[in-house]
Amino acid sequence: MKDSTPSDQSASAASATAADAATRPLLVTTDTDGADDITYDDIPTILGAPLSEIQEEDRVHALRGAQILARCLTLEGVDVLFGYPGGANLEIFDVLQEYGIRCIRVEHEQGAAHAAEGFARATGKVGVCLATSGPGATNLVTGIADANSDSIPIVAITGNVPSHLLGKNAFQEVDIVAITTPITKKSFLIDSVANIPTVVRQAFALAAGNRPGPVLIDIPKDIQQHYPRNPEGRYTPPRMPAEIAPPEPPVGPISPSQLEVCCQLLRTARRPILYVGGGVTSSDTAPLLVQLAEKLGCPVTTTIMGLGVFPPDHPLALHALGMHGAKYANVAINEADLVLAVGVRFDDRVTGKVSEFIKHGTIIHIDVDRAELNKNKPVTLPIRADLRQALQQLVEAAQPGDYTDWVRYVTDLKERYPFQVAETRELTPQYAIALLSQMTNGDALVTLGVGQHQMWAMQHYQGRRPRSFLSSSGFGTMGFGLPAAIGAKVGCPERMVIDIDGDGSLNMTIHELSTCHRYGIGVKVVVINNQWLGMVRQWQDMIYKGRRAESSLSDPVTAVKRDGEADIYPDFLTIARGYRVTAERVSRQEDLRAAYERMLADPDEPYVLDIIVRPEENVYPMIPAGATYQDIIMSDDDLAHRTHPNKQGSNI
Ligand SMILES: Cc1ncc(C[n+]2csc(CCOP(=O)(O)OP(=O)(O)O)c2C)c(N)n1
Ligand SMILES: [Mg+2]
Repeated sequence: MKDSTPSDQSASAASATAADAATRPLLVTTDTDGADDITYDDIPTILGAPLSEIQEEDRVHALRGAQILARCLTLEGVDVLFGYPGGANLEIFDVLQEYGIRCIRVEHEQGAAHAAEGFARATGKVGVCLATSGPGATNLVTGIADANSDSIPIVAITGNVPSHLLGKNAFQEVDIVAITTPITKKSFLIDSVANIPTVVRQAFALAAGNRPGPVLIDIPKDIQQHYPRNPEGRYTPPRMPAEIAPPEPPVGPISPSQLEVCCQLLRTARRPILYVGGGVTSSDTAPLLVQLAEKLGCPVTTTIMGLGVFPPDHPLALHALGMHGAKYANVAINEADLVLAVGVRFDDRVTGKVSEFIKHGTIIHIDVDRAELNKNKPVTLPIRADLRQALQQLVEAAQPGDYTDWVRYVTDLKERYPFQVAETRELTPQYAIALLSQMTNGDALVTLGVGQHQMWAMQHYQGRRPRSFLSSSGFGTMGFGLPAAIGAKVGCPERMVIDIDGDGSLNMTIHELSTCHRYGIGVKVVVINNQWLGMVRQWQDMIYKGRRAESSLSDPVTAVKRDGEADIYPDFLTIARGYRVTAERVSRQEDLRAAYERMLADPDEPYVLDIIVRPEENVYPMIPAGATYQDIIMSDDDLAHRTHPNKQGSNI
């Protein structure tokens, strides 16, 4: 097995096989009744050989690499994966059914990676995707990077060209290990059939361990085809599952001395706040968090990755903070005298200008990953700990101080600055999402595209369950919503799964409607259709004096006419019909409730509801990139009184 030393691995693999080939005697293969399908001039190694090189009496029960891989996957509990076939992974596709592994064949490998993420985000299990070499492998890259940004456990499996062609610019060859090394916890190239079980065990342990994340396994085709054997030609199966040393040392509880300081800070604080994120989601510790908040009587704000871990209607809930978060959350965290940050990473979308963020408060930061501590924001008390143990310790040991005035103050802020839904008879995006939230009782499993609709959903969908607001948060990947919803529905078939998408975002992966139809995956796609790359249009209006370069999605020939449905572009109804998915369009507020009822009637029917919303709505509140909570903009009127909110800009 080789791991991800980026620069030289395929080259060294290639030169090793070339050298082996030169010194090895030519093998005369025997007829094996067609059981041996190897079609190229293969070079057997001592640890892997074609069936013809295995002693005859062993052939009946011998397993080849692809079968060993499939068996190892089942031993990891994998019974479904998301994939797309091609020359370099056909061996694997060929055996999946034999091992009881269901493959959901998507329409583009990016969809396979996002579906694996959706599955993992929704269930907490490791999601698996499978692609062929070259373009198949590179099509996974966006999804792998997305999983890396949000610490999502997936294992991406790629086939590659036969070992002896590695590094030779062979057809559909790419060094996917080198490409993905910076965006995975680890990328493995398997260089021997005997190593498959060890690599698979390590990959799954790493993906799910401590701070979760993506892992890639690249398997050359000959290794999928070969049978492990000893020098005498006897079939020698590797031990399955492999026994491995834990790839990462487990992280323990808070040390007694740090716990003591922590408790003292909480006891003496007057204005504390809990700032919690994806770490609480991925460690499945929401109940402990609620217990801690209630024991202390301490308000809680979450990141987008943390949505759902604290009930939105709880008196201590301050909802989400950050660029488009609640004003009360942003004010509260900046006016707090003690911030207990748990499983968060002080992302720039949360902090704004980081030197001004929590300028006066003391910060305790608890995270499983040491690399996060003091990374973006220097803190008073950095604690590396396993969150389950840490929260348990705090629930037992922490005692509140006197927070009465503070809780009264933030409750008042909450009442004064709620998220706004305009009172109008027009169909606004905020209204559409708030109504969906109400009609599903905040109980749906929601996935998102990226843009304004994502932020409105964050504000107005009152989700009350963890692992139920699946957002490409760190990477901001348009096109995430539909394939992630597919993965989530496969993982949680009993849930109502709704992709709240943008018209631009949906365009990027709409072909996955075919996957919904083909496998009967009942996801609902709610398109918040504003005919714009809305978030881009908003930034252009704010920062580029309204020069809306290339952000319109409407038909350039007919242009948007607000009243004429015929001018909506593209026609998602026709596209959905092409994929044989039921679709409906609604453009009047008074028709929306009944349309939702029809959509929600059968939780297992794939459905597209195209909602034509007021097109030029802006997302507020907004703290411009690199600004502080004091620069928060609450409305268009508010904006009109500013000079330039942000000259620098940053990514959207
Ligand atoms: C793959 C990708 N390309 C570009 C962007 C930059 N971007 C962020 S939001 C956005 C507009 C999204 O439009 P739409 O999906 O219609 O959502 P809306 O903002 O209109 O709700 C763009 C282009 C991105 N986040 N991801
Ligand atoms: Mg849009």
